[in-house]
Amino acid sequence: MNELPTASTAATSRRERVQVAIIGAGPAGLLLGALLHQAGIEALVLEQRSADYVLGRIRAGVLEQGTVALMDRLGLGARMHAQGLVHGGFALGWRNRHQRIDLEALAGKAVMVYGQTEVTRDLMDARAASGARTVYEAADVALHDLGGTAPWVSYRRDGVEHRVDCDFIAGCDGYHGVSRASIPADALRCYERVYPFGWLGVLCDTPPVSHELIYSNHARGFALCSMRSPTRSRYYLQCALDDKVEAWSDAAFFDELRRRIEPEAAEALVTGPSIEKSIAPLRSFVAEPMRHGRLFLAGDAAHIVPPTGAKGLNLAASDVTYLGDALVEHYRERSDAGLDAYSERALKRVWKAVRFSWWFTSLMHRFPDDSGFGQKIQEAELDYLLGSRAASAALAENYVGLPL
Ligand code: RFL
Ligand code: PHB
Repeated sequence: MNELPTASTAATSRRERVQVAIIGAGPAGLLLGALLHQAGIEALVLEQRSADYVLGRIRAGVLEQGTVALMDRLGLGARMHAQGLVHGGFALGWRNRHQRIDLEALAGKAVMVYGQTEVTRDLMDARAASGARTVYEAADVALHDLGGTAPWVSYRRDGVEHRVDCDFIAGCDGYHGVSRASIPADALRCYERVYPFGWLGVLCDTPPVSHELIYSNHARGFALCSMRSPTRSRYYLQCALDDKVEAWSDAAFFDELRRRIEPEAAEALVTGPSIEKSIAPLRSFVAEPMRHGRLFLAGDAAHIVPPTGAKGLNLAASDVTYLGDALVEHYRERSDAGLDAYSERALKRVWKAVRFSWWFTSLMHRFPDDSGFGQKIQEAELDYLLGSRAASAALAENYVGLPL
């Protein structure tokens, strides 16, 4: 535990030292924590929210094989393999017809449908069982002396001020976190695209409309039929940015979903009361470099992709694989080659996923300000994609995940 109360202020301030301070207990922070723990490197995870809040966020649903392999490497794959659903393809809907993209035939790989909530739960449980520490509800987390050799982190909990001295800080605190914001503006270059629509998502305890995912391009807007299990469905509709969740009753949501998928699927759709309903804006964002001195950014803290390509969680997993391996190399081999190469290596993979997610988003949504040209290009592209094995293979190869 290493908590060292200072003599004069024992009741209100505490100081400790760890090798790596990890900010954020989302998938990036917890996966990195698990990798470091496995290598015997002491890390402390600081999370501003409660564990229940983190587990209550409904987000990603599709894992690439690299992410599955990372869970296996950590010895945490048992529940995922028992309960996750292996999908060898998905349906692409256009002009009221669904055409299957056969991932296994086109790219030689499948994906795993296993919710981010479940990945997070497995990581949290393993962390608690191993005795590795996570501080939930850490308030006012602040990063200090990033440019020197002795960075430190401060936070407050239950009225006590804490100081954590460390060798490195991993900024895994998502898009709105403190880590990226702690880097001077002139040391970062940010690239961004904001899309003129959002996704309205509904979770409900009904059997999924189809045994595979359906991505549907429709004149009324994009729709996605996904799932969490054989009895829990996740559906999304493209919506306007100023739409309000309260304005969408469950009945209105499902009526609209039925309109945007092929008639046979619409007929088969089983509806039920929503257990979660939310609107997410869509953006592409990359901050470069992913390192500032002793601070390393990973996951959504450094980049955001629109969810169309199902890449966000998978990028968090590939970032921390690179970062975890680099930190292990630092401590075991006294080499900083991996740390020095981290940003460039991670960004190479990030930009390919940013490109794919942008492309798939552009292909599948209605753009409100389009003069007609964009629509024609979209139709030509869909026609080409669905008729060409080479084009379908490029989609499949990116969807299952490019190699690390
Ligand atoms: P997270 O999950 O946002 O975790 C960051 C954590 O940091 C905490 N935090 C702080 N802690 C301490 N101090 C501070 N100052 C802090 N500020 C923030 C937060 O509370 C949080 O716990 O980032 P991470 O770990 O990088 O993980 C990224 C993924 O969560 C994200 O990319 C995916 O959810 C994106 N995503 C999808 N990704 C996929 O790979 N496949 C999918 O199918 C998929 N579907 C989705 C998605 C995201 C969606 N939304 C809601 C944006 C579907 C949707 C609708
Ligand atoms: C989901 O199930 O939440 C999901 C699946 C695929 C996506 C995005 C979200 O592309």
